Amino acid sequence: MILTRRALVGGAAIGAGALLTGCDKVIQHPTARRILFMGEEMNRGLQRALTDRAALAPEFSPAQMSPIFRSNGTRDPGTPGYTAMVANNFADYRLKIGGLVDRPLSLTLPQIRQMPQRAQITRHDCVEGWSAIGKWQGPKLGALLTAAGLRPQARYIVFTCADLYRGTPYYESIDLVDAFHPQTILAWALNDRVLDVAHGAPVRLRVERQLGYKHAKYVMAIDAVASLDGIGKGKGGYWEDNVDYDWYAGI
Ligand SMILES: Nc1nc2c(c(=O)[nH]1)N[C@H]1C(S)=C(S)[C@@H](COP(=O)(O)O)O[C@H]1N2
Ligand SMILES: [Mo]
Repeated sequence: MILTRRALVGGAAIGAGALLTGCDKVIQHPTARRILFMGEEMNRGLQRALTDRAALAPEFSPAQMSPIFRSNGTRDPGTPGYTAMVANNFADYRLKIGGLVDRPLSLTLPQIRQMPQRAQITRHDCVEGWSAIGKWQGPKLGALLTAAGLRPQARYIVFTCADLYRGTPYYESIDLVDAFHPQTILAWALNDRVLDVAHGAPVRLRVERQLGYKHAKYVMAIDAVASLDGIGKGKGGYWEDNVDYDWYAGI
């Protein structure tokens, strides 16, 4: 299911304050609920789907954390540009947030670490048949998007990564429900340590209601777009383009 921000917040009826708190809150907002779920638009299936998508992924206790968190896919981008950033301890790294936003951002790692943080112990599920429980920490993606000022035309958030996987640039995309989900963060720490190269340093996406391949590592740029056409092969991600995995990989 594809939802626009306009559909979610019901146009101008809800002020920016409601959006600031994330879409889970928007869905709970009385006015939003009325617009979404009453009158001609009443649709129990839609209501159920939205409520379900706002639900939290299970969180675990420190005792349940996996002794070893595997890495998968690219374990080191190895490009000259990335290798130079590693050598400099990512002092030159800038996370670019752009596309359909009013205020494009270029953030240093210290800035990312100084934002309000969320930490969560969650289970990562890879389609290749393994899972691992780890603790992730970073700012909420929704807070960054709010700071950048999403334009109403924005429907997807695209993550451009530093690596080529089998020679092709890795990228991923999610919709605004996942982007503003409270557990969707840009993690720079895993298990209380600074994220290492194997797990996506300096910053990787955690989108906890989705399968592993959606969790883009080595995030260099985040763009708000109206359509996925013209990005990669147009299906919204490396695996979607090249191996026919589903774009929506909700769990
Ligand atoms: N940039 C990038 N992100 C990526 C991948 C990749 O190869 N490159 N692999 C994906 C897959 S299939 C999985 S299961 C997870 C693995 O994350 P981990 O290495 O931290 O375990 O990252 C995902 N994100
Ligand atoms: Mo995976």
